[in-house]
Amino acid sequence: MRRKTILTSCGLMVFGSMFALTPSAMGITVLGSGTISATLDNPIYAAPENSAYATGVGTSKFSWGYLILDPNGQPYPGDSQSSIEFTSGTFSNVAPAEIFTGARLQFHNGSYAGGTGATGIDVNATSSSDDHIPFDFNGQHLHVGLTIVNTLNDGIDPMHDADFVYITDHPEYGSFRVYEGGTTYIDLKFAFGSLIFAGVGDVGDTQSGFLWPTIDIIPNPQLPDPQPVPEPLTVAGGAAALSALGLASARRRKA
Ligand SMILES: [Ca+2]
Ligand SMILES: [Ca+2]
Repeated sequence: MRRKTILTSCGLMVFGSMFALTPSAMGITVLGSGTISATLDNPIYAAPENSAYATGVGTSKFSWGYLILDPNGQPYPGDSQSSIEFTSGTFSNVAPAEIFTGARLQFHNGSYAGGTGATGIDVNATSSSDDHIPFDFNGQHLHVGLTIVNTLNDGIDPMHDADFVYITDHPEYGSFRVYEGGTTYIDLKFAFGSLIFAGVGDVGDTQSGFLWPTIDIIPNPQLPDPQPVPEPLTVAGGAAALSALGLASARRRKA
C-alpha cells in the first residue's frame, strides 16, 4: 500500500530527473509505454497589446511578433513570426524514474518588429498510456515555464543575434538558441517519479541552433559599444509603415 501511494503521487517532469526510489529497490518491475503531448499557454508579452500579434495559445504551437507589411499588405521577404512548437513523442517500456527522450521543442527564430513579441510561455505536458497498474503512466502532468528572449539584431554576430529560450525556474541549465531565420529543435527528457531537473537533450540541427551554458545575452566582441541598428528592410519600408501605424520608433528594430 505504501508503495502504491508513493508511485501514484508522482508526476511527470521534463529535462530528466534524479530519484531516490527505483523499481528494482521496490522489488517490482513496472514498465509503461505511451505518448507525451502538450499545449502552450499563459503567455507573457513585452507589452500587453502584443497579444494581438500572437496566435496558438492553448495549442501545441505558439507564434508571436508583428510583421511589418509592404504597401501590398504582405510581409517583407525574409520576415516571419517566431514560434515555439511542442512536438509530441512516444515512450516505450520505461520504468518510473527512468529518464527517456519523449518529445521535442521546436523553435523558429523569425524576424519581426522589435518589442512586439512574447517573453514567456508555459508548457503543459500530459502523458497518455494504457498502462495503469501498479503505476499509472496515463494522465501524468508537467507544468513548466519557458522564458523567451528575442534579442535585437545587430546583423554582425549571429550568435549574439540568436534568440533563445530557457526554463524560467532553472537558468542554471543554460539556454537553447536558434540563429536568426533558423528552425530547429531540442530533445526533451522526461521521467516518471520523484523528480528534479537534470539536464537537456541534443539540438536537432547544429547549423541552425546551439546550446549555451548561460541565459545572458552573448556579447559581441566586434562591437565594443553594442548598438542594434535597423535592418535594411526596416529602413526601406518598415519605418514608414510603422509610423503610419503609430508604433513606437523603438519597434523599428527587428528582434
Ligand atoms: Ca534576435
Ligand atoms: Ca528573431
